[in-house]
Amino acid sequence: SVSAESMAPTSDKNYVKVIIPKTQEQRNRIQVSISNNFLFKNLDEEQYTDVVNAMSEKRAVNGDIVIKQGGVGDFFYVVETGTLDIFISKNGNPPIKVGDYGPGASFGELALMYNAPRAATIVATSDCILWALDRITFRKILMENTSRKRKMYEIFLEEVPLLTSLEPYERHKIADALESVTYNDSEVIIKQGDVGENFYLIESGEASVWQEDDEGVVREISTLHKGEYFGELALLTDKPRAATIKAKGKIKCATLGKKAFTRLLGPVVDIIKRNTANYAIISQNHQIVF
Ligand code: 1OR
Ligand code: 1OR
Repeated sequence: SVSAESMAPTSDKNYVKVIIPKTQEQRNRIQVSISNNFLFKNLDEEQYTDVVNAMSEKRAVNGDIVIKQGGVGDFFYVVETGTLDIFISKNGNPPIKVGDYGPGASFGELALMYNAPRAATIVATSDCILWALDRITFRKILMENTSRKRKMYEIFLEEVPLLTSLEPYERHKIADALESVTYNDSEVIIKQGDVGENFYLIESGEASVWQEDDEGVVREISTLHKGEYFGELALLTDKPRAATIKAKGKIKCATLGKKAFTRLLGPVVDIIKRNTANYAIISQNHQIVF
């Protein structure tokens, strides 16, 4: 609770560390709750400790409004257990459900980042345990990383054809989860037959697609360019990688892990599946040609 809060000064004049006493058991639960959350990646030890110290445990029951659209931003939330719905009302129209959250999700960053009114209403749909981080600690420790990444990928993601149907906010969530990787000429990015772990968007450069047929003959079958993607098939089908992908010159890719791919690209999964039909058509032509 707020009354249990104690403040300790730091060297930074504008920022006093918030320390809300908690048990080791609570600390462990926080660790599990944030372990897969991209906003908490790349924190050094001190930042991590400061965040955990500042968090307060909040409980909500089915029907509780945790955030009200239009309200003032006070806390950022991480879900430990339970489920919540997201509602948005536009131009005074009745609120429409636009999504939901489960364990590991986080929300409430926008109002804190931009000093804006709450952009959505968040309602508990079951008993929830939430970890709340105050505005000042959020801004001090988590904001810079988050806004840097969103800015860094904003223009690129706007230009990826696959993602044009998404809301800007949905692309921001993808940006939170992306990690860039570079490869030198001829380096193997994906090996045919391997287990699939990541999805790739080409940020710059080109990649070649190679396939080994049943006779063991390896052929280069196509080239992929900036804004195109690969590595989706194995993630969708749980089958081995269907082709080998190699760097054609220096290439930079933005990658998503399997979990993030499933969660964040859900709205475009039908487009992705439709696009994979092209592989079948081309492979049919292949058989006719060869
Ligand atoms: P907040 O501080 O504004 C409400 O408080 C939170 O709802 C917000 O931060 C986000 O963390 C979360 N647009 C804006 N905010 C959203 C959205 C959203 N979804 C969740 N939040 N959209 C829905 C995208 C599926 C865009 C709709 C146009
Ligand atoms: P993946 O996860 O199977 C290899 O890993 C990736 O190569 C695959 O996802 C696709 O993203 C990409 N057939 C199968 N996979 C292809 C193909 C392809 N092209 C790119 N990939 N064909 C070529 C179509 C031009 C059909 C070949 C017969």
